[in-house]
Amino acid sequence: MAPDNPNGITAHEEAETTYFQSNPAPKSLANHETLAREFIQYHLENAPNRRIALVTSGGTTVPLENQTVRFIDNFSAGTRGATSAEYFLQEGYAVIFLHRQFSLLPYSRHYSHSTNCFLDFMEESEDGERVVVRKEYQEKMRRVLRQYQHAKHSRLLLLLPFTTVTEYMFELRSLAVIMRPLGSRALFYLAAAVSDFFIPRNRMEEHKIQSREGGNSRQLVINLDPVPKFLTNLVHSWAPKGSMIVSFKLETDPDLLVAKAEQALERYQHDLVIGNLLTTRKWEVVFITRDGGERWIRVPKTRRSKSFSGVEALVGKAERKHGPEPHDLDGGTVTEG
Ligand code: 9Z3
Repeated sequence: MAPDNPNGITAHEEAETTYFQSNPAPKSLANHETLAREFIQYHLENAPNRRIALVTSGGTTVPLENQTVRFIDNFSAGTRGATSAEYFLQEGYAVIFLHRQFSLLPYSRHYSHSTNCFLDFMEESEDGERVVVRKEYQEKMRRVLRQYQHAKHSRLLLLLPFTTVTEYMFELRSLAVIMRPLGSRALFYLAAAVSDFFIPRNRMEEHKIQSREGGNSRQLVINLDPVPKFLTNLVHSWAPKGSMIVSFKLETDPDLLVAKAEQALERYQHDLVIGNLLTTRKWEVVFITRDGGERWIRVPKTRRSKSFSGVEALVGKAERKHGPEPHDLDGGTVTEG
């Protein structure tokens, strides 16, 4: 990017320096960096042609206090990210899954969460000696278990948790830089719901904010700063050259979605923005591409109980960018148009 101040530093670089110097790095960053380096090294040595996707998933928090009792959260259960990670793995990718702690995870997502309590899938055997999976769930659970074990034993999935928006930013920057040796075999799939606002460390209360002042209850007025738009830094500086970068755009107003997604692509100059609306995100997404394309992908009404990731259509796109590799797309899952 062209420098836009006399010191030769772009505004984005300046914002990056300020942000990362004035907010604390997460305690687990060094450990996560080591794990990611080992993961990438392992795949570079053992499967030099393998692609690695960094999938981000879940919502970031914005703590109101340093010793955090209260925080603002971003909506996301982690369904999109966890489901998409499974599809990437199925297509032969290794996956670094940067996720909100305790949000849904690939494979276990089928049996967690309040609507899918794992205990409902089990029963006692007739002789009362064992706990077994109920007959009607055996087939699906065997399939999921095999996929999970394959991913685990082949070291294809690395799980790295974050909680706050600042942790997310530190992790994203480090991982992108660590992924540089992968060049065009790196893919970024940014499904995490990232807060646009935060409280900088120097303005954050240390202790729990008190609800009373001088014996009276008080109002709490929160003053948030914008989080710098680091997608620019990711695209132009952190990520390996030639990697594919996909971001998501979440809106609630249908009249805004396409324009906002197009704006994001224009602004950050990456490969693809996948737009979705809060209320319909499970059934339809729109792909906005650099060639001016707007392509809607929808799950047919009859199949709407199945989780939908959008990766089915994306993998084809990544392969057109990176060169072909044999794969077996489940084309029956989505319709386009
Ligand atoms: C998304 O739009 C995801 O698809 C969802 C998935 C968060 C809606 P769930 O986890 O939901 O399946 O429950 N993610 C991106 C949201 C986001 O923060 N995008 C930023 C924006 O819209 C751009 S990076 O400005």
